Amino acid sequence: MAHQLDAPATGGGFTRLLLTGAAGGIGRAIRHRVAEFASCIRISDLPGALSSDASASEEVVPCDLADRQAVDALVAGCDAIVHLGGVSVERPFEEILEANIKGVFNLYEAARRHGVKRIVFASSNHVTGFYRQDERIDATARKRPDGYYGVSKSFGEDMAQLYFDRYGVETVSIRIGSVFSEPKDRRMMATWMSYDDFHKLLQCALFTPQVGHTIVFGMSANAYTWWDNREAAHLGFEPRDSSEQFRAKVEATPPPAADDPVSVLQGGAFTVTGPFDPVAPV
Ligand code: NAI
Ligand code: 15L
Repeated sequence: MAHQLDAPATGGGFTRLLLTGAAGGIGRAIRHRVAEFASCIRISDLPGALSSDASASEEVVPCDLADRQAVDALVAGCDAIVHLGGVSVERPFEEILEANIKGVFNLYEAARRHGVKRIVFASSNHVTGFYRQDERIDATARKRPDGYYGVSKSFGEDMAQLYFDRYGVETVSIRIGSVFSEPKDRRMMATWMSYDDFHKLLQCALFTPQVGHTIVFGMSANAYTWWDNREAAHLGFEPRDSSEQFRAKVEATPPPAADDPVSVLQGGAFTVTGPFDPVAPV
């Protein structure tokens, strides 16, 4: 596939880009940076989660992703979507079902109906969380989700593939490692991604022609990694930051036991979160 990234000038690119999950951690960090990707940014999150103050190029449209009609109206008029919205940690299945399973179905159906050209889906490293930290995988590796959350992200990737193969809606699924201001522990020394690198990857994901459905691991240029992005080379993404700048601070905290899942498995603590309370007998 040809690599040709058009760096958009301010207000360039798409006509109207939808940003879901805009009130979340990543959403708040990138909200104002995505303005350069489209003439208008439609900002969305759960009702009550967003303040109503919007810049001249923003529209604020609250929406519960589990509400099919509301999502259809949310997507109408948009030609690209950055989909960050949803439950972002391991939770009981019923919560994951609403936001992440029904929510992704609603989003892709609306995208098909309204002719959306490109979606960037915030997938997660927890799609492959049961690989060991001494294994190196690429996007062709068999999925090994580490919980209901990981399963929901795997479902989202499958919806992306289906909607490309059947309807031509293109998606870049970013299997995000850990996008925070800094790595919080030793595991994140391998998984960390800076907001700046995430923003650059978004640009590649939105503007590289002919991505079909591409899966890319979202990580900075860390000294040590478990993931190989050769399958996404056509995106031309070159991270610039590294977790090394935080090593002394991270290693000043007591290390976990060598056999603790956070030391052994790529998904870390997610691999042992749950089971949740069983349904009470009737
Ligand atoms: P976050 O939890 O801070 O933000 C998610 C947002 O989605 C929240 O503002 C929440 O209100 C919204 N949301 C939840 N349920 C919703 C629903 N039913 N309808 C509409 N909105 C709903 O998560 P964060 O860290 O900003 O992550 C953004 C996305 O990236 C998430 O999809 C997460 O799964 C994914 N991701 C994030 C990683 C990270 O390191 N921050 C790592 C891997 C994936
Ligand atoms: C995720 O998928 C979560 O959304 C985020 O909160 C982090 O825990 C991240 O993975 C991680 O694996 O560090």
